Parts: sequence; C-alpha cells; structure tokens
Amino acid sequence: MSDTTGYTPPKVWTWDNESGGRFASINRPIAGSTHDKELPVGEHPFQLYSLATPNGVKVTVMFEELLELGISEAEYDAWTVNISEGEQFGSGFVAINPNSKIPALLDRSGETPVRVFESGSILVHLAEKFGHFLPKDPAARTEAFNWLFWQMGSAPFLGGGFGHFYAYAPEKFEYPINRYAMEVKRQLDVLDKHLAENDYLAGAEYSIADMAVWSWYGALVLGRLYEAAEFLSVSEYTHVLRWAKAINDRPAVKRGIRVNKVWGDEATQMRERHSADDFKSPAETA
Ligand SMILES: N[C@@H](CCC(=O)N[C@@H](CS)C(=O)NCC(=O)O)C(=O)O
Repeated sequence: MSDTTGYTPPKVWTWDNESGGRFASINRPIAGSTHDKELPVGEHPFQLYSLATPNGVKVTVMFEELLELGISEAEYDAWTVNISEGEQFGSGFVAINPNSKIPALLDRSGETPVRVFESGSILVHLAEKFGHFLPKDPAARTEAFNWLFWQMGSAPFLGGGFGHFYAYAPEKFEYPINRYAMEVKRQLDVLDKHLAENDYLAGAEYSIADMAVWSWYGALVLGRLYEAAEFLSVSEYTHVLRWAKAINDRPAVKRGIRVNKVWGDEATQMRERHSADDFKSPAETA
C-alpha cells in the first residue's frame, strides 16, 4: 500500500496542541479540571449544566416533555456551559461529570444530591423517576433501550467522524470523509428501514429513544447539522424524514431545542432557562 500523505506515525505519540481544527484549543489527552469554578445553583430540584448541541438537546427536550404533561416536579434550571471556552474543565463541572462533556445533571430532589452524566443515563434517570417516555410493556421497553444504546454507539461516527472531517477539520481529507459518509448513510438506512414499519423507534409509543436519536439523525435530515443534507442525499430516507418532522412539530421539542442555545438568530437563543416564562416573548411578559 502506498502512503500518499507523507505522514509516518512516530514510535510514541505526543500531544501537538497546535494541530488545528475548530476544537484544537479545547481538546486535550488528559482528564480533570483546569481551573476552580463553582457551578451556579437555582431554586428547582434539577440543575442542568449544558449547551444546545445534539447531546444537550436530548435532555432539555425530555424536561420540556415532562413539563408538557403537567409534571411540575420536573421543573429545572438550565445553565450554559460554553465548551468552546473550556467551561467543561471547571472544578464544579468536573465534579458532576469527570468526563468533562455536556450535558450533566444534579438531581437535588432527594435527601442527597445525585450526579448524572452521559445523556443516555440522564434520559433513563428521568424516565424512571417520573414513569414516562419508557414503555411499560417489557418487549417495547427493551426495544427503547436497544435504540437508545444504538444512538450512543452510532452518533460518534456521525459527530466525531463524519461531522469532524466534513465540517471542522483544518483541511478536507477525502479518505475519512468517504469512510464516515458511507457509515452515516448506512446508519440512516438502518433507521429508514425500521421506521418504514414503526411510527416510533420502540414501536407505537414516542420514547426517550426517539429523543436521543432525533437530536442527531432528525437534525441531520432536517438540514440542521453540518450543512450536509444535500451531500448525504437525505431526501432518500423518506421514513426518517416523516418521523423527524412529526417530532419536530411537538411543542415540547420546539421549546427544548432553544434552551442553552447561544448562537444563531437572537430571537431563538436562550442562555439560561429557569421557568416556563423564559419562552415568552418580551411583549407577553410585559
Ligand atoms: N456520550 C456523551 C457525549 C457528550 C459530548 O460529546 N458532549 C460534547 C458536546 S455535544 C462536549 O461536551 N464536548 C466538549 C469536549 O469534548 O471538550 C453523552 O451522550 O452525554
């Protein structure tokens, strides 16, 4: 096999933090905090530290869905963690998530606060606590877990693989873009074939599996991720599109995707969320 890049890996890898790419300044090969910083705490039982990325949106959609059902015990304060400024490495955040990634949750509803990290774990924690969005039927419940864990295993190929090389790497390299585009299209076809026969991922019922998968693959087919909809010919996946649009129309989803959003059209941004009133326009609250 001929080497076309001119790069030969050295015997021992060393960290070159000038390697370029959009996240070069925050990515590091070591764990732990870089600075002391307490996290803010609001008045509600749940304190969420997050950002409106696909992994963050899963959880704010879940909170808004619970509130939409009238469950006031699910009230939450959502605080922004600006990952491009390294806030995920503050000591308070690392104490809640040693993996330094959003989202992270502190559940203060019981006697002792419980830390919850990994978006899938947060979704399961909330679904079990409130008894919603996880089917009661054992087979359907297992199917919801199947797709939830499918998302956890698959999305890094979409985000860390395809998204990184297609949108963020310092140069466009054909080999990784081809490799990950192929895998993402395979994943979309997996979803499309399943959704051809099922309204939602776990069957007839909307569940945490849909929230988790929608935030990545729904956003992709709706043209909101990496500006890659045309490149990946997402219009081929008609069943995924039908499902993505149906979820997009849910009022709780419309609110959830705004929480901790600090970019884009100013009218759609919401740095912090502390009550339902935060979604009202200034005219409505006046
Ligand atoms: N498996 C994790 C992934 C979380 C994750 O990758 N979060 C990203 C934002 S979408 C992050 O915080 N990145 C900051 C960093 O890598 O330093 C989850 O589902 O919670």
